[in-house]
Amino acid sequence: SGEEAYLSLCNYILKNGNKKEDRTNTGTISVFGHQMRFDLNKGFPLLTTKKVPFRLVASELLWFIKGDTNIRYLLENNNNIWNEWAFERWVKSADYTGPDMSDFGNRAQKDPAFKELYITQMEYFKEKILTDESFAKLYGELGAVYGKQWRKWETTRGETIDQLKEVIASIRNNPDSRRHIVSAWNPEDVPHMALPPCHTLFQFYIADGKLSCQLYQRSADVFLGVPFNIASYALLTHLIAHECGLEVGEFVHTLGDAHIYSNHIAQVKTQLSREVKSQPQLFLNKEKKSIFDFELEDFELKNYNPHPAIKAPIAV
Ligand code: DHF
Ligand code: TMP
Repeated sequence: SGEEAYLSLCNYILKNGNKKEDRTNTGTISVFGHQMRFDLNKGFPLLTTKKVPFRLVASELLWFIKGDTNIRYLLENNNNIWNEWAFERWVKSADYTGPDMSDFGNRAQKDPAFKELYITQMEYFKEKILTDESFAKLYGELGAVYGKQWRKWETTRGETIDQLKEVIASIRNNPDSRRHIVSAWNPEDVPHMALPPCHTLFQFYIADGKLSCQLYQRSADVFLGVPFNIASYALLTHLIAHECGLEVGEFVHTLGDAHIYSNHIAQVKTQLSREVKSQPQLFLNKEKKSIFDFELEDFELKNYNPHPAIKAPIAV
């Protein structure tokens, strides 16, 4: 299965990775340029050597598809994966009057007293996003991230481009085209994003009635981010194939800087010691035709019996 490709990337980085410093001051070992392939007909590529929360992957993808860039929707769906990047903007703003939260990611890992203070501030922040609409508008916003670029890319002519709708139309109308591309990398907007897009650009390909997708990911947190990214693009491929009346083909995952953070190495070794289990299967609600109508309840994952989750701190 494709999971072996993932595990062999982990092994390869542990053996051959270059030690490098990084933006977050965590430290990584990394390689540059790597490709994995997942045959979507063999099952749904949600890793089994640790539990990956499919509900969070799916609600994040629906958030992108809606064109939403505000974490309020994620919080309403009990999804906390983007909190730190919105929180960071708030505590750096002039409106913030609470205790000093500079470098909160690293300090929360080293200083238990600070960690408690941070948790209190984060709880307050989440509550305020959920209950105060004008606060949410200001500080729930991550900027011109994925949802914006996929659905409302702004042109210099003052128009907007719905890349997702256009790529679905081009898959339907001109399947042999070599231009089925969606780019989240908008150089003009990059300075205005909480985090410049990691999954940068994707392309579709149709052969024998099957839809394949390749993603170029410029930066890959192999332990925490990549398992989500694989599942997310596999799900997107299923959704678009469903809407276009195609079967699914392969998901091809191409990585730029593929890194393991220094504080994930023990977790990766635990994961590598586990045996791969059989892959789950994905079922979509057949009543829904357009990917823009799908909701969380329209996805069903069967036979997912993974090894337990493995906790790791995220680098902010
Ligand atoms: N920053 C970094 N350093 N790595 C990332 O992977 C990353 N991903 C982002 C935003 N910034 C990032 C968005 N995606 C988790 C997974 C994906 C993700 C953000 C966070 C994560 O923490 N996963 C945990 C479970 C989290 C939970 O249950 O709430 C995991 O163990 O998979
Ligand atoms: P960077 O902007 O300095 O590259 O940091 C981004 C970090 O987030 C990096 O570790 C890669 C990771 N990441 C993923 O692996 N997948 C994702 O989907 C996202 C949003 C981030």
